Amino acid sequence: MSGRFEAHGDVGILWIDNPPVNAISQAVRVAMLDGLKQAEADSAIKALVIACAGRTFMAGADITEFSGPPKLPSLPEVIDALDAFSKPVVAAIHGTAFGGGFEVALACDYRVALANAQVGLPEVKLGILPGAGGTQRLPRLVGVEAALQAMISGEPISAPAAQEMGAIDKLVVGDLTEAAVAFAREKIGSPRRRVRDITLSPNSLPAGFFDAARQRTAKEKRNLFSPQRIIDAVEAAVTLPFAQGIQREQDLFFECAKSSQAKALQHVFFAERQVAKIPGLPADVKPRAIKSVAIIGAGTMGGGIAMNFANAGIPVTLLEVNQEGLDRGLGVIRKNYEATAAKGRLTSEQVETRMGLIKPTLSYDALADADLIIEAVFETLEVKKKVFETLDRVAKKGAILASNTSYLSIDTIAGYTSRPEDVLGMHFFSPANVMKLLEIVRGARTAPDVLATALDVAKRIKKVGVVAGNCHGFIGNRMLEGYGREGSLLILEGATPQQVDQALVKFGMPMGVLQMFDLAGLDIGYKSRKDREPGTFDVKSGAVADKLVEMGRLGQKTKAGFYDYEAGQRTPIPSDVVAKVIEETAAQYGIKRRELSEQEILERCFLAMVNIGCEVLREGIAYRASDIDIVYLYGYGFPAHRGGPMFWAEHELGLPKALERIREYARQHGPRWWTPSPLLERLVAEGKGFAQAI
Ligand code: T1G
Repeated sequence: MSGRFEAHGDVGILWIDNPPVNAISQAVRVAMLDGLKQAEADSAIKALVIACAGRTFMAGADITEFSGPPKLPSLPEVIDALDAFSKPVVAAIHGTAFGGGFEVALACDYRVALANAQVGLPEVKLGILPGAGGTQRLPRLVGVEAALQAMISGEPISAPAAQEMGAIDKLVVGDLTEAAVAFAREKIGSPRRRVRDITLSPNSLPAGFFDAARQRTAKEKRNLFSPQRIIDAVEAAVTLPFAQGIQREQDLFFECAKSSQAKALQHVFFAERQVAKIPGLPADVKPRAIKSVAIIGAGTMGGGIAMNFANAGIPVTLLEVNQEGLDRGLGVIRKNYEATAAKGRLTSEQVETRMGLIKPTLSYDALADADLIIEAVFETLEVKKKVFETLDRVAKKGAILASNTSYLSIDTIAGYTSRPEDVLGMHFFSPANVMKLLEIVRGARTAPDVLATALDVAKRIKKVGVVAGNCHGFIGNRMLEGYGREGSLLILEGATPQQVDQALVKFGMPMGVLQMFDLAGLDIGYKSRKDREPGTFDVKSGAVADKLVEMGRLGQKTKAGFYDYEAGQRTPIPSDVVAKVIEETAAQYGIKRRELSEQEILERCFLAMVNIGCEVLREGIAYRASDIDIVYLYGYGFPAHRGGPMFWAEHELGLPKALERIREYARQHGPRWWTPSPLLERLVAEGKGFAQAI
């Protein structure tokens, strides 16, 4: 079933029915053409409504079709048929009319929508652009500036806002179908009101409008290809007759569709939906009910974690060891909320409501009824042991006990309790109330429903939950070690910190690796190196950072680290002091400094990361390579238009080339850190990709 036609007296309804989101598959497109033919031929039908069954109007073209050859009829063909239809047509919108779904609605004469519906053209998030007339019709309906903003952001627009803009003709509360049929009946006999017939004049825009839009977009959407093509398409809507504008849109659409960015962004679309699918998790496993949460530790992480639950309307108890720590923590939370309110994104009432959901306490007894308890205390097993032994005594039966540890063993921590099946890791990323990634670390004995509950909680607090196995650093931080090690070695071998960081930022990272160390604090790495077993890391790579820490240069928080910083500023300023420390350290290790290319910087940093990623995959720490990509997009700002580190290695570099370069670096720097992962060697030998890894 993809669509059916039914008559309601003199108004016909063309029903689309393709669960779960009425994606416009080939079968839907055929059904639409058939329905239009039937409605055209039936003289008793004087007007037509296009409506969708299920939870939403058409949510767009069927993205699963993008990877194969185009299937006819195309959506533009369907929309041409809609344009040629001789009777008034009304779109009845509910749920999310996105992409091609909204383009179908734009090709109707009128659009009626439930007040809680949304419309939008999110194609830019898939590296493409609206390819079924959206770039030509939306500007005609809502104006060029509003249309550009909608298509370049790709964000949903509420039905009331869309009505304000002129894209929706009537908001409906109650029975949408009834209202749409009645609306259509009123239009019987009136001429078609085709959006394509609205004229756009270039004179209505300020001189240089599109070039200014290009410059602005180049800054806001750095490195991205399709936003610029959207501007080209809208410019065509203003300067060309409709038919030529449509042709221009088609050409630009196919230019985007074949780009590496489109393939990467479409990979991300499916990857971020795959992470919630846990292999081997029985389908009947139900998450436990989480009605109240407790956080242990009101520091930066604990406070940020508590905010996530308050934001979701979930009461949260916040435990600290003393009143001063509690007051400080609550003060930071309030300051964060007030900063958001100052930007107009929260009302003062909402701030008070959220603060009201956070109950401070100094006593573990207050945690006795919590369904989920997350500790965010010092990163030492000694402290974790005390906390979990206490929780084992205090927490109610069936409570889930989670650690926010970023690298300590979940199995060791679970062993401090008599209920290891209720223990797992919930690793938030700083700032915890902002970063979307949540690494859910399954212990050897974590119960399936506990895992399912953590994934459900992630969704409720708007995080992207990725399940990781238990190892030092789990997925993200374990791979980050290779990235950080190589970044630190490159400055010993001859690159300046700014050269390394600029190459990484040009690639698309939000900041360079050394600037990232300065932001996190060099003392974290310093402490970790002191705690680690000798031989488990490359001492040389930490030598400069250790010296900087001993000089009191801890990073941004001391206005000096690998870089200098002006007070209150985050702009990294190259430091002569650091340059000298680097040179001295290189001499100390007998390293002859040399020129390094941008290519070597990128390969050394990212292939070290990917090689470890292959081990993370081979050991089953990550279920899929695409899960690793999601960890890096949402936890470390890896550019989505490159798909993630594993996608980049497989599709931009190619696994054979990646292996060849890793082998070369093993020859140059020794096998200790550059031995190729056996998984990578097997995949290359078998001519396979990561999807066939396990
Ligand atoms: N095509 C195919 N499958 C889709 C799909 C789509 N457009 N949208 C969602 N799915 C699948 C999804 O993979 C998941 O599958 C299931 O539906 C539920 O999705 C010509 C070319 C509509 C807001 O970009 O934003 O139109 O994992 O988990 O959280 O110009 O889905 O269950 O197997 O996301 O309730 C433009 C993309 C396409 C909209 C619902 N449209 N979708 O969110 O459910 S390009 C989009 C969404 C286009 C035209 C161009 C969301 C949603 P599975 P879900 P949800």
